[in-house]
Amino acid sequence: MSRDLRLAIAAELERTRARTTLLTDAVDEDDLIRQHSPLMSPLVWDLAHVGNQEELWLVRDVGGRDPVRHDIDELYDAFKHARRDRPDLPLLKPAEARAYTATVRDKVLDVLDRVRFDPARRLVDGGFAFGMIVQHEQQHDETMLATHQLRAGAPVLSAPPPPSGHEMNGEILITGGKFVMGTDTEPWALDNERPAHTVDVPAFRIDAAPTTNEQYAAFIDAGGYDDPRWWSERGWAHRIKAGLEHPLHWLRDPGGWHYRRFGRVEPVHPREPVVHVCWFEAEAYAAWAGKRLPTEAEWEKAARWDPATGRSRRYPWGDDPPEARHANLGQRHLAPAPVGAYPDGASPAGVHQLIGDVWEWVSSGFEPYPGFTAFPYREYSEVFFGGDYKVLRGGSFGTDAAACRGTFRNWDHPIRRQIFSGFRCARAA
Ligand code: AVJ
Ligand code: FE
Repeated sequence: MSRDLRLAIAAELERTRARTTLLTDAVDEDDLIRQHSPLMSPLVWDLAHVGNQEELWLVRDVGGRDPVRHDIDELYDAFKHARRDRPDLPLLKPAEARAYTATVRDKVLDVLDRVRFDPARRLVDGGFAFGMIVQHEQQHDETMLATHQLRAGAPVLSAPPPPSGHEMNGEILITGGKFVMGTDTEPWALDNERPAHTVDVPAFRIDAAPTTNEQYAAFIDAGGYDDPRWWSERGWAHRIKAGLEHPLHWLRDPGGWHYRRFGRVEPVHPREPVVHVCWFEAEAYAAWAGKRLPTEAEWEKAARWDPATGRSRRYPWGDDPPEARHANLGQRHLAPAPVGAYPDGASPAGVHQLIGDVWEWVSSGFEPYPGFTAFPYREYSEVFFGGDYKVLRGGSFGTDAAACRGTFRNWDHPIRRQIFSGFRCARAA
């Protein structure tokens, strides 16, 4: 049992490091240390930060071992330096960062060999700290993928195209009543997903699929960006100040909309979920369409609640971990899949693509669930509660399965759109 857990953790650590290596070996030294956008860290910062968090939690805390590099903790503390300032720090050079992360990993594999998964020690029970570190590295891998998308120059990443879609329209009625939101049983769920609690959600309708490029382009063509009627006061102020006219990375072309994707310019695919929109754009589109964004509880009920049993599932399709046929995750493709591409991943009620493709903005701010306790550190979630953050659900094509499940909560400022963010609409039943 414990041997299986050790092997499973080692495999996850290795699989995750392979992704980090792919993302950082794909570019030259200059591209690693350069800042591609003031919103992002230099890739070499993410690389060493991933190693430093692994050292702090697994080498020092879980393993009780001596520090590898105590002197660099401050440089790689995300709260000490804003992203825009990170390129000017005396960061480890790419070769040093690679050597550092490799040294830490060697020690971690040794700790993993010897650790007792003591149920009385919450940090290691069920391998939690290892799962947290796998998720942390995967989250930074997704951030690095977003940095790749912002990077100028010739393409360096490639992947097969996602599966094609099917006709997919309309709304699904989710009946009213109680369901269990959040979890006490997901072994690697982070503190903000806990505890499980019952929420009464009145009946509502939710779109069967995320909002597509074609639908979003209709909003643009209808003058949606020029009509304050559809925008909240804050949203309109931001739309004016930031000069928003279309999703990030879109290009207006006489031949129709195009977008730049990882260094390639392509015609906008009409049936793909729209991506790289901020919360204010999502809010405005929904108002124009006569709808609204779902609340976070509505989103999770649509994704997890099984009307036949009244149980909340781990994923829309059931309790089994994601396979390629269920959802577009893990950078397997470098784009969201057209709507209808994952019939095997639909919820019992028939809601598609809740997991993978694009993160979905919901109307709710990032708040603790009733009974929340910070674990294992306040800086993961607690310090963000009550701030200017909106929740995103479901993961994107750039989210790994290890960092995605029906209960997983992401959050960002409502103006952000360099992330792989889209949305779907809802309305009253
Ligand atoms: C949960 C994605 C908002 O990237 O800022 C990474 C995850 N926390 N390192 C982020 C995280 C610390 C976090 N998000
Ligand atoms: Fe981090």
